[in-house]
Amino acid sequence: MTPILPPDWQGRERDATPPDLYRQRRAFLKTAGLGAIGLAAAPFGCGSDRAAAVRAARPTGPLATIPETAPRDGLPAPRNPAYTVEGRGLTERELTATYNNFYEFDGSSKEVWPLTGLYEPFPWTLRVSGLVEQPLTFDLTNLIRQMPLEERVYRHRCVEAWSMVVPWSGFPLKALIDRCRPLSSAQYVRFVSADRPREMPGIPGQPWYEWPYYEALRMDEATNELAFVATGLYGEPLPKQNGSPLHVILPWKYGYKGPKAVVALEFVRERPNTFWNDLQPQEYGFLSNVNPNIPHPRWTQATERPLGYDRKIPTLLFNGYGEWVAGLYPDEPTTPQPPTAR
Ligand SMILES: Nc1nc2c(c(=O)[nH]1)N[C@H]1C(S)=C(S)[C@@H](COP(=O)(O)O)O[C@H]1N2
Ligand SMILES: [Mo]
Repeated sequence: MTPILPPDWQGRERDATPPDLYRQRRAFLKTAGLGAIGLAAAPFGCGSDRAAAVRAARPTGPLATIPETAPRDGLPAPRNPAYTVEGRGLTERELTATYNNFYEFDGSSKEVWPLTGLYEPFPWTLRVSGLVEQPLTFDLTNLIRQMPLEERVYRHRCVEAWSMVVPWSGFPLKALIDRCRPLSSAQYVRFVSADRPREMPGIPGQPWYEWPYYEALRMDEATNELAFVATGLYGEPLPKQNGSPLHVILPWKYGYKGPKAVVALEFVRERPNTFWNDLQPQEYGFLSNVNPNIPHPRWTQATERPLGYDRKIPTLLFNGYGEWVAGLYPDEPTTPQPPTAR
């Protein structure tokens, strides 16, 4: 079934992130060298050579992007019965693999899978720094082999008002954080995604974004039992476009709060900046809990379109996960509000 997109959620890329705006903003950025990343690191000399290399490496299909080098230990993982979704079927697997937001490959189209051919996620190192007993690095393949993998069926709600229901496999984020041994002074955990301009054509191709992608959570959010590290989808390793080799999943928040292809965790005292909040603070807040009462400045958040359907369904407060997380947010509006960023 081909998704039919109403105009309101064709939104963010085209309307909210005009390249000129970013170029202007970046002209003011004093973060030395950042603005030159795209050019300095572009390996192919010129844009058309790069595009040709990416085209030549095109995967044969949207599921041919599951890395051959990904560990398959523990897959398919046993489903955790505490996390199932009543009343909605699973989204078709092909749809989850062909309709993606992964701006490191391209932010102007959902069809990013054909651009992932040069991306080789394994081997993968996860660096841990900041307010921890001692800085660490994990080899992700070893980590996956040591973690008891489970499958969880979660709702996913993108801020653009499309949604899906999918079985992720992986391990609780808390299990990873416990291994990082953060100090009690850590109030937030910051995530940084991969910065691989040779493999990710959207990085040199869209220099107006502040690569690498960066996100952050309060510690009480990050250690909530819902917060999950997905390394698999539909019983197999994650396809590249879904965030291989690991994708943080926070089902009560808009999708962009969960970074893909994370290479670093940093434990800090002060609230860190985040990628979308820095770009559009009036549209994308730090908390970004799914909330039908708070319209996006340019569209309603009261409804959503499940991938594969051309109709809308109501969006639930905390995406239906209030039982787990409502206590974390005493100030979350529960009645309709004027448009604002949260
Ligand atoms: N590094 C990185 N992480 C990211 C994004 C991105 O562009 N880059 N997009 C986010 C958004 S907006 C969504 S909706 C989900 C999409 O995940 P999926 O492609 O597996 O559905 O990933 C999130 N994590
Ligand atoms: Mo999203």
